[in-house]
Amino acid sequence: MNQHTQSAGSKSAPPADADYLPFHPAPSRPAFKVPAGAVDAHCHVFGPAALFPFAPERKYTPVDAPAETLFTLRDHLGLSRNVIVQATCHGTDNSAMLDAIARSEGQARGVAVVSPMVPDAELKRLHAGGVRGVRFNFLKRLVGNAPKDAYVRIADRIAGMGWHIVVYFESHELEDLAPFIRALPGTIVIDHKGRPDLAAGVDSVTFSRVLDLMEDERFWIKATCPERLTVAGPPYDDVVPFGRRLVEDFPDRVLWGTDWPHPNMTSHMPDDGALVDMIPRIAPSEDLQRKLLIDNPMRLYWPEERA
Ligand code: 0GY
Repeated sequence: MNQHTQSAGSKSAPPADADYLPFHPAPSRPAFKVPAGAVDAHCHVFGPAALFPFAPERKYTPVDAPAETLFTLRDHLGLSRNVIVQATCHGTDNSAMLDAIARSEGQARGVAVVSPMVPDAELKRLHAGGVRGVRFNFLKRLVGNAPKDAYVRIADRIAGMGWHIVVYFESHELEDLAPFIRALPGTIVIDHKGRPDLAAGVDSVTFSRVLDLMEDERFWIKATCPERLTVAGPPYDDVVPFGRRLVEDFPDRVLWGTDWPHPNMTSHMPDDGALVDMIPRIAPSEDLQRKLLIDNPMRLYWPEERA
């Protein structure tokens, strides 16, 4: 059961039977000063449920995490832009994300979840609203058996839109999944380092399967979620070698993000300021930091600004 540290009884408190934690109530101001223009390339908005109800088929009900709280956090951390990723709890209703993008004054873009039957007009509306990719989730605890046929049809539907596909899987599933994922067209972005098994180490077979995918230049990866992957806990020393390997081996195809508001976290809730302070540990030079935080996400999400 939960170990809630904040907001008990408030509108943002988890439901009484929730087994996850609410986001950090007062993140520290990071010691690391990110370069101007830095992008948080993986975060979410949830609700508020009164305006944007959660999907009936969801596997969890998150705390309300509205756009204004995300933008306040962005400014507090010194970041400039957000890529808002549609999470399973909102299903294929991308309204909360689109509303947040619309209110960001051009400082947010999105990754949507759509059905294979999505009308062309809706795809156009999503594009106009700032969406630049779709997410295919393979986590059994979030989607049951991944609807692979639907994913193939969606990939066909978005062909030619300049979008990419974000894939969320666990590395121990990759031996089975890799042929399917490799057969997807276009640019493919791997969520959360491919969720390696930290206990198995950076040279493990499972992480090497993730690195093998990355040898194909169509693949990108997010060096995100130390809090989700760690065995040791904060300050996430055990995750640093994984992030560093990705940043150093694939400096032009790696992204960073907060994953705020950290849905489904049960062990502890990270201090988002401390997550920013991990950046120089995985990207030790200014050149690597600029690529990770600016050049790469801008190329993927705001290519028109990098012409
Ligand atoms: C994340 C991670 C999670 C949730 C989702 O779509 C989702 O519901 O992505 C998770 O539970 O691992 O990307 O923030």
